Amino acid sequence: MEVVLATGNAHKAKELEKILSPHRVLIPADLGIDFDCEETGTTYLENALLKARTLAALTDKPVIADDSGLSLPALGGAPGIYSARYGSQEAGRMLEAPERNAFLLKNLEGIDDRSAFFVCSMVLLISEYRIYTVQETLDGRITENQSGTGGFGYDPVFYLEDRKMTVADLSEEEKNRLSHRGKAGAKIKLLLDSLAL
Ligand code: ITT
Repeated sequence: MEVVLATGNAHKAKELEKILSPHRVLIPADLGIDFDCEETGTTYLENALLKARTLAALTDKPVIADDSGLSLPALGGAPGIYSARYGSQEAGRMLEAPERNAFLLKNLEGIDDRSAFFVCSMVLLISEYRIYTVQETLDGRITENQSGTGGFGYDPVFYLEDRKMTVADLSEEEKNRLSHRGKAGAKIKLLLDSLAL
């Protein structure tokens, strides 16, 4: 099947293309669609639905949306649904990922509990009343220093105890097998497989 991903994040699109293969993942720009969605929801699921519905109003193709982020119990769940914007208020501009990671490491100075988890809420919208949702997580802890060049976002500071490396140190295949997005996408892929029959 061919689906359109409601995102402006090229890294997500690249990951999802592999996760959902052989289904084809288009981005709005491929269809000449200028996609923009204000994320006003209070949960990952609300924001994913908002993105999916906003794009569905602009295309007849099946739509997928992903709302994801990083949560730390020691920070009361922050940055959570505000993960993409974390630190931008303090800086007066959107931060690049390495700057955002540095901001997080600074905020954790002196805090012992560095446990963290990623969340990915994924929505497959076939039509207005045919909607499937999946939400998955990945547990880990925040490192002292950034490490690795793979993945995107918080991957260089997200350490996996059992793999003894950060998510940014994993291969693409490993990240997709273990990650919040990989696990959510694998279930959405099963749905696409069955719908394509
Ligand atoms: P779209 O809304 O356009 O899809 P976005 O980057 O704004 O793109 P989100 O609102 O879902 O996406 O914010 C997710 C942020 O959480 C993202 O920018 C990263 O900083 C972080 N994030 C999500 N998944 C991640 C992953 O697999 N690895 C590292 N960081 C991740």
